[in-house]
Formats: sequence, C-alpha cells, structure tokens
Amino acid sequence: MDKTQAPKAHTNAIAAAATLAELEDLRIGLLGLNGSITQQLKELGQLPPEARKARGAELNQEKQQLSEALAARKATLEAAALAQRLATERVDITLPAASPTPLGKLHPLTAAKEDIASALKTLGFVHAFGPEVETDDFNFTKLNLPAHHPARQDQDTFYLTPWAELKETYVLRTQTSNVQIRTLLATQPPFRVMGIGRVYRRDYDLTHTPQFHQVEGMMVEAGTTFAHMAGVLSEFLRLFFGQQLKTRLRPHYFPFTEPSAEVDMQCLFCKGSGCKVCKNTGWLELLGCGMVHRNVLAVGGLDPEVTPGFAFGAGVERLAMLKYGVPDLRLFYESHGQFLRQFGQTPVAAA
Ligand code: 2NL
Repeated sequence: MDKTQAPKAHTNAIAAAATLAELEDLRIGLLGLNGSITQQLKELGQLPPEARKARGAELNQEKQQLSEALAARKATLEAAALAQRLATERVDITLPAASPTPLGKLHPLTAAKEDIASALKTLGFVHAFGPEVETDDFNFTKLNLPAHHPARQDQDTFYLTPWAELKETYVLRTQTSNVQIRTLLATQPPFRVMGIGRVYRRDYDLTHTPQFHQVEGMMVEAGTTFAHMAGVLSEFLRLFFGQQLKTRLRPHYFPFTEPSAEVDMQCLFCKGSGCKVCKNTGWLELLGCGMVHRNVLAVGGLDPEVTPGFAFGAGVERLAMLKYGVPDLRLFYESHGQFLRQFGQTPVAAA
C-alpha cells in the first residue's frame, strides 16, 4: 500500500462516518488495542534500526492526524445530535413539577363540605362557625322549640352531665342553627350566613349515625321573599350538582320557619323517569327551608315586617351520597382504604 495514501483513505472514511457508533468502530479499527496503526507501532521493533526511526515518526504523525480527524468528526456528529434533540424535544415549563409522593384524595365528606361552601359562597353566603357543645337555650329555646318539643327529649339529644358550677344545661348540638342564632345576635341585616359542621343525635341504625353533618344557611334582608328563597336554593343545587334539574317546593313544617317547605330536585340518576334511588317518584328530597319564624327573628330584635329572612338546612351525608354515588351512609365512618380510593375526590387545587 502507498504509505502516503493510507491516512487519506482513513480520514475520508472518518469524515464520512454517519453516526457516532460508526465513528467509534473506525476508531477501534485504527487506534484500538488491536487497531491497524497500533499493530504497526507494535511491529516497529522488527524493523532494522536504521528504518525504525523514520517509520516511527511517520506512524506517530499518522496516528496524530487520525486522532484529530476522529475528534473533529465526533464534535460534528455530537453537535448535530444535540441540534436534532433540541428541534424535536420540547419541555413545557408551565407544567406542574412531578409530585415526589403520590397525592392522596379528599374524603368524600370533606369534598362535599368544600363544594357546598363554595356554591353558597358564590351566592353571597359568608362561612361562620359555632360550638359543638351548646347551651340548651341556643340549641332549642331560641329556635322557637317549645319546652316539651319531642326533639328535646333525652332519647334524641345527648345532654351533658351537669355539675355544680354549671348555670345552664348543655347539649351536643343537634343542628347547626346555633351559627345563625349567634349571627342574628351579633350582626345587623342585611346578611347571608352559612354554617356547616358536625351535629349529634342519639340514633344508630342503617340510615342514622350518632354523629353526622349538616349545612344550614340564613339570609336576612329587607324585601326578602319566599320567591328569593326558591331562586337561591335551586341555584345552590345547580351549582353543587353541576347540572340544571327541575326543582319543586312542597309544604312542610319546622318550628323555626313559617311558612316552611321542602325542596325536591328531579332524580340525578333517572332524570325524573323513576328508579331505585328515588323510589320511583322521579324526585329527591334535598333541603328543608322556610321564612325565618318571627319568634326567631325576635332573638336578634328584628321584625319580619322590616327585615324578613329565609333559612334552610340539609344533611351533608345525603348530598355527598347523591353527588358521588356512595351507596351506604356507614361507609363514611369506617375508614376503609378501598372506600377512600374508590370514592375519594381529587382536590380542586391538584386537579
Ligand atoms: C333540614 C331542615 C332547616 C332551618 C333548618 C333555621 C335556623 C334558624 C332559623 C330558622 Cl336560626 N331556620 N334553620 C330552617 C329550615 C330548615 O333544616 O331538613 N335539615 C336537615
């Protein structure tokens, strides 16, 4: 082989290498442990001493040239590969960072309470709170519950064991109305207030637990009518369930409202045609409501002729069961992982 041609053929092959893998194969073939240049360098010792020096210099120069050509081609191929990746790979820096741990879910009751509060907030109701241990006066008397009303009886209410220093009778609140009573005492109308929280009754069977949750709301403002109540409550149901279904009012009785009504909504599951959930009526009973009784308004020194109001209440468990399809009340309180995985709700902020 013509010794001056050899490096040219090699540098041409190097310049023509299409991939880094191909280039690496060439490098190994030339300069690797058993590469042709390496081999020739090893064989220098067999040459007569007078030829050895010139041949050695020649081979080293060749090795140097090839190394440079390999490095140059490698840099070119790497730059092309990078340009290619930059052109095809896009990183969306607006995506949220990957979570280091899997996110949990909200208990369906927590999700229901948040969704109820959010719908009522949209309608102008301010979230307020009251104690779960309440006086008999705030839990019953101020709500126009007559002294011998059956709800006050021992078998329905948890009464705290009285002790000597106690001036009043205390109960575990049986409804969230103490929130509205406290607002009536502390706030000048107009106001809209909501209370959502735990309530307690001595009841334990398939459809009752001794502790459950209620939502109540009250709006007091000059000019408020039964029609405002009907409008606000059907809008609340539309916001909470995320769909527009027909609602209707049925006359009812509550001691703290007059007149009183129940709000039904067309069944979420059959849209009114009749199914197991609505017991073939096409309707679901969802809320109790009415115009605030004059005796209750009087607690706040208010006159229904001047500042009338409406109030409403509902069971949170029932709203949650219907919205999320939970089939049994008791599941809410048994903390089964499988229940939480199936019915847990993704927090809105993480959705
Ligand atoms: C239901 C019905 C209702 C109220 C709660 C209320 C509270 C005050 C004054 C007047 Cl301080 N009313 N609350 C009114 C009507 C119905 O609840 O079915 N709850 C589960």
